[in-house]
Amino acid sequence: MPKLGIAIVGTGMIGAVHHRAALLAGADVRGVVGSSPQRAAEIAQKWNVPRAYRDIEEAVSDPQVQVVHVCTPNHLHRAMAQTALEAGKHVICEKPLATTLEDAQALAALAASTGLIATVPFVYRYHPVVREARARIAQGDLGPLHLIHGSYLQDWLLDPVSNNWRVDPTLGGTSRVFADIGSHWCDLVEWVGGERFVDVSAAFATVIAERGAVTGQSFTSPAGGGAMQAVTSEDVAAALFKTGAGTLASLTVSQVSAGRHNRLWFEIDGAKSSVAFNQEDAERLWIGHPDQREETFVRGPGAGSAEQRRLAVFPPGHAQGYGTCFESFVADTYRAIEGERPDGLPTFEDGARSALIVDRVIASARSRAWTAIG
Ligand code: SOE
Repeated sequence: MPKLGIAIVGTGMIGAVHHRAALLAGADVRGVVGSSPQRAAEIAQKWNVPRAYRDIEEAVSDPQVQVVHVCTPNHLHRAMAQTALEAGKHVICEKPLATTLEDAQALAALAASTGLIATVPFVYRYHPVVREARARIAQGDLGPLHLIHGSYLQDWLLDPVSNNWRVDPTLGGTSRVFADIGSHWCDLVEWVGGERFVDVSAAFATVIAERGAVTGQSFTSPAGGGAMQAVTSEDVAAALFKTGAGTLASLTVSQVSAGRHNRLWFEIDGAKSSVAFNQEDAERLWIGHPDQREETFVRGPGAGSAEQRRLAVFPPGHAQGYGTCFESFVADTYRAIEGERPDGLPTFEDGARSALIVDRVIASARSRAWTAIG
């Protein structure tokens, strides 16, 4: 099979993660598009790729490019992904798929009409023990679900000096913390638990009223400083969901919780047993049983469900993590392009589903009322 030619649009922290995953999946990285031609040239040299494209149009007119990775700030996702799809390119577009529900739905419809592969990196699906939890729930090990609960907590915006494009609704979208990380939790829990949310009651709070005006480059270096200016996007959010089967789910999200970095945590409690997963300790799945029995399933290729074993690249005890999830996701996207149907590949349809949940969460927070989700 000849190597897939790819172009990466966006050269920040997440662009570099895509670049690494693409190389490991055997792609031929043809070139990059940056926020300016100078930035593209600088990164093309750093990554040792042949082309620094002037813009997305130049990238999609390169016949050697079959796949475009969209890694820009959120407000550009719609235009970039649409240009790539209309040029007949497969697309991996960062989440959130778009900053409005209408744009996300339009992209999903366009992708479906072209038949091209179009995926969204809800990469926490690729933790092997997450697949183990999903398999156990699907085969009835937990029994009917009683309760879903959890949180996604970060602290990179705790310091009021910290700022980032995600804080500005014109670049990041109306919702910040919920769309940025609550979206991951909702995707994961719906996919693992097999039940979809149908109603939500949510509340948002901006606890840091003003931030330094200078925008940090990425979430690994958010402190820019400068004069203080008012913040209009939320730092924390709480949401109560009800699934179609009537199960209650509660979620707390924050980017200002000291000492929490990427603590995505969920627990799903069923009639027979419970499972819990912590993204910061992703080698283990906790399984709780009645009668004082607890179990820990450890990631590895030697036991567990077929998908857990498939994604367990290293022996148990040699930790995998976020990077390996990303690599597995990108490799599965490329497999789909080659005609395979990998299990659990998050597509633009999942991106549009996520945009719907975010839209309804915002509506509920504004109206202070229970709100139906589609
Ligand atoms: C920043 O909050 C961020 O990089 C998100 O945008 C990612 O989706 C999440 O995985 C980690 O945090």
